[in-house]
Amino acid sequence: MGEQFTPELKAYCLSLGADLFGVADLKHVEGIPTIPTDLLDSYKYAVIIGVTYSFEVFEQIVDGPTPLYSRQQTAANALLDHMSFLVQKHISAAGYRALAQAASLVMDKENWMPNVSTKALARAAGLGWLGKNLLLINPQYGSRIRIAAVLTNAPLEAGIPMQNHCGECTKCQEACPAQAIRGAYWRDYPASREAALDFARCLGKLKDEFSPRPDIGQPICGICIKACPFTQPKKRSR
Ligand code: B12
Ligand code: SF4
Ligand code: SF4
Repeated sequence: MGEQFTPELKAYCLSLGADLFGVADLKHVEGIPTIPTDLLDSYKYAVIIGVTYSFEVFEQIVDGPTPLYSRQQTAANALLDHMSFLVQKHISAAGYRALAQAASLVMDKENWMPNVSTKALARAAGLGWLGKNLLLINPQYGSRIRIAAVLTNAPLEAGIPMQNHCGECTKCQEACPAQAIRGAYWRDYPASREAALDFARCLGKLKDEFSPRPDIGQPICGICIKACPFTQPKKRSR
């Protein structure tokens, strides 16, 4: 059954505008913190959809986010929320449970925790690894992607989780304006957020310095995305 539904669902997601599609078996994220704590209990898989930014958006980022990047992040979030809502409807119409996860929703405002980390789900789906900057690094697009997820119990074929390919690279660590990236290595995922990042430094930069700037209005940055060699365009046709 999964052999039929997975390609059909993938074709549907791509037709909606997704650039990336993957399926995570939730057994690979057993024990991950969620809000509410039993969020994943009625589901077996997460369908991951991703949209890419063009590298040009990051060419303009030098020492902080641009108003254009902020606009495009808002557009990408709206697109992902729209698509994941339609995917939820599509799976429900086929008779299965489905629950879309928002592109950017902070549930615990003190600890900056979401319902579930979609990066962790996307890694489990095989769409990339968690890099030293704690972002999902896709082999083709680096981290110039945004992602959303739909939890489901539909019969699907899951991908294979990806391991870290950062190697000796430290480009994101060198570029970070807050000196927040510790440069630690892990094979699957770090033991904690703090093991990867000096979280207070990153958050302080984004929330207190970048967000109040004119036409930014949200805690964004883009510097550790741009610095990653995998984010660079692979080829230019013109
Ligand atoms: C809250 C939040 C923030 C907060 C906190 C960031 C953080 N790292 O926690 C702030 C405002 C600081 C922030 C900043 C940024 N964010 Co933000 N953010 C989120 C949000 C809503 C939740 C992130 C989260 O889960 N944090 C909790 C920590 C603990 O989880 P984590 O970072 O994934 O790391 C842990 C897990 O992955 C875990 N893990 C992984 N696998 C497994 C498996 C098991 C079994 C277990 C137990 C654990 C585990 O290991 C890690 C350490 O514990 C997500 C969207 C979402 N719903 O996921 C977007 C998201 C992560 N943000 C995103 C981006 C792009 C950014 C910024 C670059 C800003 C910008 N837009 O320019 C920076 C990068 C900062 C950084 N280096 O991490 C993108 C990342 C896309 C990508 N390619 O990875 C996301 C996914 C939004 C999206 N829709 O695409 N963000
Ligand atoms: S988002 Fe900015 S401040 Fe935070 S780790 Fe990346 S480069 Fe550093
Ligand atoms: S810049 Fe280098 S170290 Fe950082 S995430 Fe990319 S590959 Fe990994």
